[in-house]
Amino acid sequence: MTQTLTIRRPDDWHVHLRDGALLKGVAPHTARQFARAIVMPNLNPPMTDMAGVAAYRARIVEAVGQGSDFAPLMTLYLTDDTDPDEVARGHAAGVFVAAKLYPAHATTGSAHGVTDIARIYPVLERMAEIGMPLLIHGEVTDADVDIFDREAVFIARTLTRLIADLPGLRVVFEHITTAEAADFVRDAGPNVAATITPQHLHINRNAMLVGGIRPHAYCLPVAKREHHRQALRTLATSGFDRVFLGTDTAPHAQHLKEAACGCAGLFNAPFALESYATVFEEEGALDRFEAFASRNGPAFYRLPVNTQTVTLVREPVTVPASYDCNGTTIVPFHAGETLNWRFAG
Ligand code: OTD
Ligand code: ZN
Ligand code: ZN
Repeated sequence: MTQTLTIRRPDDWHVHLRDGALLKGVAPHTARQFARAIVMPNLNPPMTDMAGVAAYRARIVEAVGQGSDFAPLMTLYLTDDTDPDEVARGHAAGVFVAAKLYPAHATTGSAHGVTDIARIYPVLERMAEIGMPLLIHGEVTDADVDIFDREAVFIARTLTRLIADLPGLRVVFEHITTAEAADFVRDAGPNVAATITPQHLHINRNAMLVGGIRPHAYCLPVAKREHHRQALRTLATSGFDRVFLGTDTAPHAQHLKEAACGCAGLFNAPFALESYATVFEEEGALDRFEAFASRNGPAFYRLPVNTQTVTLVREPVTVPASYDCNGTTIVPFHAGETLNWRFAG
């Protein structure tokens, strides 16, 4: 049996690094494992212009420290009022790698998101022209749609139409959680890709609801039934080239999750590669791990593959019960569990 796994250094195509003291506490965990990461713009207030995004990027570089060559890849938060010229200018200047579409009120920090996708067609048309990727949180927000159905309904009502209207737009369907999404991406053309988180490969909704309500398994989109998890594992480990690693690490203080109205989001950055590698091993697909973690993402984003490598060793590691992230206590994904792989750097 394989005892070590050396792959090109991976990138994380979906992270929430927060800001201020918490940024300093969490960003080094991502920078330790990944060369680059797509940084989500859902701060408060959201990152809606070039100056704000450039300043945030500088704070991230400072937070990871001088010893690190970690490169944050920044995103613009789309609103109903986003100016197509600002998007194109920021992309040309290298400030925004991509833009993020949050349907208004779909998840944490999405209150300023887009209320109707038709309103931003001029922006999306410009993005299609310049080849700038659109990153989508793919859930409808209608009160009458069950939370477990919101991704599938988004595909039927919004995404199918968007892609038919703008076939030249390059789209990443973020953190997919359903068999419907896996099928959609597999059947879509070369301009559509997806990210998958470690939690949606490891847990189904029972993890959140059986034996008591477990806030540390709660994120958005919420984990679904087992057959959806199986479909995601099949897609991720199949060798399909338009699916790649995106942890959606989304740290919240322990007391804000263990509350009557607990925040959505899992902190999975400290053991991200160990978590994914465990899945690939269970699926007998370790030979496909490098494509998912290190090659498919750069190919879609039209960036070079990283030149360095990282090594994972097949040894049990126990995930700590919590982390002190620069003064904030955070419970990580897999807290107290043992994973099969150790990140050796
Ligand atoms: N939490 N999901 C997402 C963001 C956060 O805390 C967050 O920022 C998302 O969908 O991007 C989530 O559970
Ligand atoms: Zn999202
Ligand atoms: Zn996210």
